[in-house]
Amino acid sequence: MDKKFVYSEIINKVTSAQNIFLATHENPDGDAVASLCAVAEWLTALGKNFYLACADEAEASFHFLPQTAKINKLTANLDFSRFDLAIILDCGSLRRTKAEAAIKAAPIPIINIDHHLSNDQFGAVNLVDADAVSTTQILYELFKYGKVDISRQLASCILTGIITDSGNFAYAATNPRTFKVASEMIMSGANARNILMSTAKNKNLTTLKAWGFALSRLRYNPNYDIAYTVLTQRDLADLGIGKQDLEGLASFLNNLKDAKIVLVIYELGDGRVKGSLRTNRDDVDVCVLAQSFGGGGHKKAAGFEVEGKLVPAGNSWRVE
Ligand SMILES: [Mn+2]
Repeated sequence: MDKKFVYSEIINKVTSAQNIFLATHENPDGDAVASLCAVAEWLTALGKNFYLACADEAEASFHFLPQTAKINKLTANLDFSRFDLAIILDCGSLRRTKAEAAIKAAPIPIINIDHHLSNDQFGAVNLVDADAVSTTQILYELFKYGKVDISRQLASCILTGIITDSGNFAYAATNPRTFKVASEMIMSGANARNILMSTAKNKNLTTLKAWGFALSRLRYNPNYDIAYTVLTQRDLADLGIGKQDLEGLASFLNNLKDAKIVLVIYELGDGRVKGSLRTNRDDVDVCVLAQSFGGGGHKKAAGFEVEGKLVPAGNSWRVE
């Protein structure tokens, strides 16, 4: 793929559009929210009308990012006739927007900007780079090509995606380029320490107690060299937490060196069970594993959702 060709195609489509629909995946993480906000900053500078959408609200910890107040709840009955272009960010598949059918039915071109290995190239234009540590890093390259002025706010969005999706510069995808872009963003006014305080060092007591409970339940399966823990809806209710409190738990468990793979499984409360997979090993690709359950993600971090509930089975659990 000639990236420059794709960059100019995106810039041409954005330049000639007037009302742009932007969306990211459900349960948006730092990179998802930051990507949405980064493109919103760009479109604001260009004087375009835009509509930011996500199936779930952005957590309060991301409210320091510009434009978050403009994020709308994405519903399947949204009227797409007013839009002339769609930009979907940080989504490996349109399914992850939770409004796949509505977006597909809209007679407008879709620009797909993403870094998931499992991306299924759903766009009319696809800017997909699985080697990029975050979607915001891909946006940075696009903005550089388009000579977009990197304001302090825009730099803050780009750095937030990099910091959160690289696990604070710890994951395997982190490379010299990651540090170079991060350094440039700091030079442009982004505050790395504030971003870390808002996105990582932001856990409350209830959350950490719940993590403690999950840790006490940690099991190891030597057949698969996998360490895992589970939380039922009942556990979540007893602990007084929601699914947003489990954000980061799988990555935290991945501090473990005694297993090839870590897995956190919990009930979503709507008849589905969610699994988050992590690995530090170069010879393991958890994306493949997640895909075998209908999910996706990255080589070192992936997830899936399946129908069912968690049922105790001996010293373990199974999904029924
Ligand atoms: Mn991402």
